Formats: sequence, C-alpha cells, structure tokens
Amino acid sequence: MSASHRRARRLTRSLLACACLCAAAAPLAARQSAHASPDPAKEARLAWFREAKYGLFIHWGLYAIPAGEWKGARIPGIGEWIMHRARIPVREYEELASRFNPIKFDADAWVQLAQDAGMKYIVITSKHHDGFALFGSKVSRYNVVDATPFRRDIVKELAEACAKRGMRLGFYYSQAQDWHEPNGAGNDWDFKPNAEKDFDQYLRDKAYPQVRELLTGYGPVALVWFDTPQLMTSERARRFTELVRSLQPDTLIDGRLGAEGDYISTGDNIIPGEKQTEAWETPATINHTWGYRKDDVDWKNPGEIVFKLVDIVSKGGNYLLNVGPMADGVIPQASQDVLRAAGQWLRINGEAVYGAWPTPFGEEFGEASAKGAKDLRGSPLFLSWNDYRVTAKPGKLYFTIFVEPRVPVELPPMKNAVKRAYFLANGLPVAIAEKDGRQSFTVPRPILDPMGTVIVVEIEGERVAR
Ligand code: FHN
Repeated sequence: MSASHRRARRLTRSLLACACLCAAAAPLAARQSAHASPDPAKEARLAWFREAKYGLFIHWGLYAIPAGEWKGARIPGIGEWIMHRARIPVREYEELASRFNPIKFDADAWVQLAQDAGMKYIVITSKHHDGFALFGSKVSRYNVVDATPFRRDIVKELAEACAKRGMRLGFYYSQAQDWHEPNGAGNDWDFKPNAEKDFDQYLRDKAYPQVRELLTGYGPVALVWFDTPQLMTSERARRFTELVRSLQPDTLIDGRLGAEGDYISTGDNIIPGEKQTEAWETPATINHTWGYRKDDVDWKNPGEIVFKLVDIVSKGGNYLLNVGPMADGVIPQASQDVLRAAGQWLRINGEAVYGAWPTPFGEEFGEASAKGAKDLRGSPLFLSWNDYRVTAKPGKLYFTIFVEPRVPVELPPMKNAVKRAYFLANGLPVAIAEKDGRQSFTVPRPILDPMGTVIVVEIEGERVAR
C-alpha cells in the first residue's frame, strides 16, 4: 500500500476520534513540565500503579434506585447526578435510604469479576456528591449502616473480600460537593449558594473526619480518588494531603484533589493523543453513565475496551473502567460479559499490558493535519490512527495489531537489530523482512485475533535506540 493510500484510509477513520484527544494532551504535557525533578517517595508509592494498568471503578449509591427516572419522568444526564439534575430536595432524596436494601450484594463476586476482567485494583464511591456514605460512618448517620434496612457496611465487606483475594482497593471520596449538607458545595436548591456557605464547617465536621475513618478502619487503602475540587483552596486541599500522608503514607492521591496529587487524572473518558512520562489515569464509562441508569444499555464492546486499554498503556497511562451496580447489588450482566471477554483477551496477551512501558516510537498515534485543519476548540487537528499500538519491556516490543494490514507492517526506524518475532498467543514465528534499510513483518490473513493480535519483536539491547 502506498503511503498516500495509507494516509487517506487512516484519515477517514480518525477524523472524529481525534479532536478531544488532542485537547486533553496539551494540559497534560504542560503540567508534566512542572514535575521535571522526580520525587523518589512518590515514585515508590506509584510502583504498583505503574505496573497495574487496569482498574475497576464502581459508582454505587442511592441513585441506583431511581436509575435515571424521578416521579415518572426521565431525567437526562449521568445517573448519579439525578438529585442535582432534578433539584430533588434533601428531605425527599434521603428517603431513598429507607429503600436501599441490596440483598444480592456479594463483595466476593465483585472482586471475582474484577479478577476475571484482568483488573488489578478497584476504586469504589465511598461517598459521592449526594453525600451518602457506603460505609458505617460515625461522623454522619447518612450512611448505609445507620440509614438503610440493609445495615451492612458495604465498604468493609468489599475491603475484606479484596484483602482475601489480593486485590488493591481505593476509595472515591467527593471532598467538596456534598448536596446533603447545608455547607457542602453544590446544593443551591435547598441551601445557600456556595459563596455564602461556611464550607470549612462542612470540611471540619464531615469531609476530613470521614476521610480519616476510611484511612483508619478499612485496611490498606491503595488510593483516594478525590473529585470535582470546587472551593478547594490550596490550604484546604493540603489538609487532605496531610491526613492521607500521615495515616497511610503509601496511599496514592489522584489528580482531582485541588492540589498536586501522585498522578494526573485526565478528563472523563479522555485519552491523550501522545505518550506522557508522568503517571496518569483515564477514568472511563463502559456505557455513558457512571451510576446505574436503566435506559443506558449502550455498552462498549470488548474490542473497544481492549483497544482503549492498549492505547492508554502505550501512552504510559492507566485505564480505570467503571461499572454501575443496580439497586439490588448486581452489576448489570451485559457489562460483566464485556469485562470478562476483554479479560479473556488479557489472559492470553497480558504480557503486552501489565508493567509494560509506553511506546518508544509514537508515530503510530497519527499525524497533524497536513492541511492545517483545526478541531472544534480551534487547536490544530490531530488525525489519530488505530492500526496498531506498541508497548515495550526490556528487549521486547509488543505490536498489538487492531486493523488487519493488507501490506507488510514496517517497523519504525531504530538502530537495534531484530533478533526474532513471534505471535504472543501461540509462539509461532513471524518473519522479518528487510528492504531499503526498513524492516517489516507480514501478518497472515485472516488476522489471528480481531480484538488485537500481539506480535512480539525481540531486539538487541534493553531499549530502543533511534
Ligand atoms: O461529577 C463526577 C461524576 O459523577 C463522576 O463521578 C466522574 C468520574 O470521573 N467524576 C465527576 C465528573 O468529572
């Protein structure tokens, strides 16, 4: 295939995908330069995270009961925002607690799902913006133990199941928005506007003590996932950081506290266009909502999940993929099926993912529009290509092929000699040809695995030299 044909083919399938990716890349790259000198303590904390690559996000709370519908009306938007979207008064919304009785909740089954999916950590909403705690808090009775007929500490059960099965567990905690509290950020339909609130009273009497509870009563906490840092001055954020560091020095802090965390959190569902050296994570939905909505059945398919995971890993990041359990405690079967199918792929091809380095190349991500086109935000348009992604380990390059190539795949230029190449799935050799100083391999058709065929290229030396 000629270079121009290849460019044209890629151009048509990537125009839509790229605008938001590029928009995300700029701030990431900019922030990266602020951390030029590596912090050894931070790097030590991050070691497991950089290895893990793939985690399960769980958004669960009272919002799973209305599931996107309030008083017979469909409330648009993400499910966990229903209280805000429908301006539901606190007194009405909190009645949901008396109906929260998820008798099918089985912490072991959830951890088993994450393991079947090939995920290495779990992050659960210990308290989302609605203010309801999924753990037995002594600080506020608005929690699963004191306010529901269920009376079981969900976070504790999950922590025990994770400890038993060797799964790391982290806690999402909405540090600023709390629509249940008069002085928490965000609820201006029951309470005063944010600017007139005594936000420090809320922090002092609920948020700081609850974070302390989470870090003292539930075993080792892999990370705290703060979110939407409204009203978070650096002083207010610093107190959260101090709490976490003093109680569990190994616990990671995400990138949405309102102060520097241990890693960068991208925007929701945003994958940057280029690789990044600082640790980062994309939180992502498996359909369109985080909290369960009964009308959102637009599940991503396993192939899309595998592509996004490998794309993210090839750029140095982690993929935190969400499920929204239903009010009875069951994770929707369709989302379980998708996760397990992607997990099956990982069982065969995980070597290309876990602990893998980002690509030593980068030209496979795509190219800037030659015609100077701009995206919706006016930034230069980047045309992303989805043919293959590259991840690496010492002396090995993993080419994960997503689009059946009609012509030999040219290896990007490098000084290293190639020792051999083979399919990761079955070890069968792949011939490397050389022409005009460029090395290439041919992928037999039909492609071995349409979800992603991994070809391992072994090279002289640990790392690619260019
Ligand atoms: O407002 C939240 C939203 O409900 C969800 O928790 C996501 C997950 O990243 N974070 C916020 C929006 O970015």
